[in-house]
Amino acid sequence: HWTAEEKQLITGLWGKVNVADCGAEALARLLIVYPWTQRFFSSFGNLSSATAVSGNPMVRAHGKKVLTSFGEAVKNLDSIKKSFAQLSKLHCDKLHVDPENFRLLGDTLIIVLAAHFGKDFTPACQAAWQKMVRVVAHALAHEYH
Ligand code: ZNH
Repeated sequence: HWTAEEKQLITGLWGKVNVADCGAEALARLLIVYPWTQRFFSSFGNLSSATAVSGNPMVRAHGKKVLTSFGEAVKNLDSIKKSFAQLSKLHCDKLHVDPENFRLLGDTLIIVLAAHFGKDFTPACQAAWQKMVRVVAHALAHEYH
């Protein structure tokens, strides 16, 4: 369900993404802008202010882990549901993460990409990425019951 142009826009931008930095920043923004999402990360230590969240090494490490995992979807655009089936079960059964949070993280990731790439994040590129984060959120919610 991807056009050749969409695939190009997604993989082309991904090749330039700094996964550690953007992952850390996207997760930090999630925790700052939607503070109720902090409840999943009570073991991560100090999240008491935007500065604390942004400088928290556990937030950084987990943001990198999440965006690295997101990269698996970029590499498998035609089988995202399948490659995220296990991860979806984990988030449902063990982590109890409400799928709405996947959508929120998708939104903060778009903002981070826009901030990093400026003019190169064209409207066409944004549209393709908007679809990408929606498909990923959908795949991660797919095994919920
Ligand atoms: Zn998640 C974990 C991915 C989103 C929460 N995650 C995780 C991991 C991974 C992921 C890979 C690891 C696993 C293992 O270890 O096995 N995520 C992911 C992705 C996404 C996500 C791809 C999208 C895109 N998550 C999310 C959200 C949230 C979460 C939104 C909330 C808010 N996760 C989580 C948690 C965990 C995880 C809590 C666990 C952590 C620890 O370390 O403990």
